[in-house]
Amino acid sequence: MSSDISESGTTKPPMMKLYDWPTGPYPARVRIALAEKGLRSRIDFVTVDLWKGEHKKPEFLARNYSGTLPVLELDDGTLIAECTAITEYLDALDGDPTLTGRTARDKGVIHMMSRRVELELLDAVSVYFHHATPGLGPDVEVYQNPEWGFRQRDKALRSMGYFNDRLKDQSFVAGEAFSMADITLIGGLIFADLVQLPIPVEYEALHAWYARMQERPSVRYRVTMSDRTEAPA
Ligand code: GTS
Repeated sequence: MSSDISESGTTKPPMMKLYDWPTGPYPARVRIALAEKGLRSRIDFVTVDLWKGEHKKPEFLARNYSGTLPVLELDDGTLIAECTAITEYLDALDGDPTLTGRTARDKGVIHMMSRRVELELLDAVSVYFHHATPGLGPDVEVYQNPEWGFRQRDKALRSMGYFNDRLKDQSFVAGEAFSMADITLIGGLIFADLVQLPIPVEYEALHAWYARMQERPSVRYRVTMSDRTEAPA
């Protein structure tokens, strides 16, 4: 793999491509991780138009069998799909894994909590969107099961109560440090907001945590970070 040397003499990781959709909840997870790791300048963003179904076309399926965004392409052509896998790769690049855990214990807890957010909230909201709403439109949503979608909506709303309870006792989703698990929950709440599933008002701890998350530049500038004019990394 090629690399280049910055003015300070430290080795920069090579350029990578990120196939994504700027406002998408899953791509947001990788965008936030990139900003948290200071890697934004190493990325060429390639927009794949979900509304046109470009992610289901053979050309894209050759990059990701699952037909989902985001996908990271390394300079040697290696393709990494799945937000968790991409985040783990990015976090390991500098040998200082601040998002996925430094100790065995922290790695285990962060992975568990991130997966729990996916299973209980983010993926459930996604199923609701694709099955019980018009989703991406009839050309893309070739099979819909509204009953399954509404069940997943209810599951997602229930899980907000669980995450609210966790956040009464600890500052972040996986303990006392910001991590990939927080990023996953941010993605879940972005998606919930897009499909009009607001956090119930009584979940005060979840609201307070989310307000704190919005103050992070990585979260606030996630959509515009692919514009070359965007300032904060
Ligand atoms: N498990 C995958 C991951 O973690 O990367 C899920 C990725 C995913 O569902 N991505 C969405 C997608 O491709 C992108 S977005 O909706 O958040 O913008 N959805 C399109 C589809 O047809 O499922």
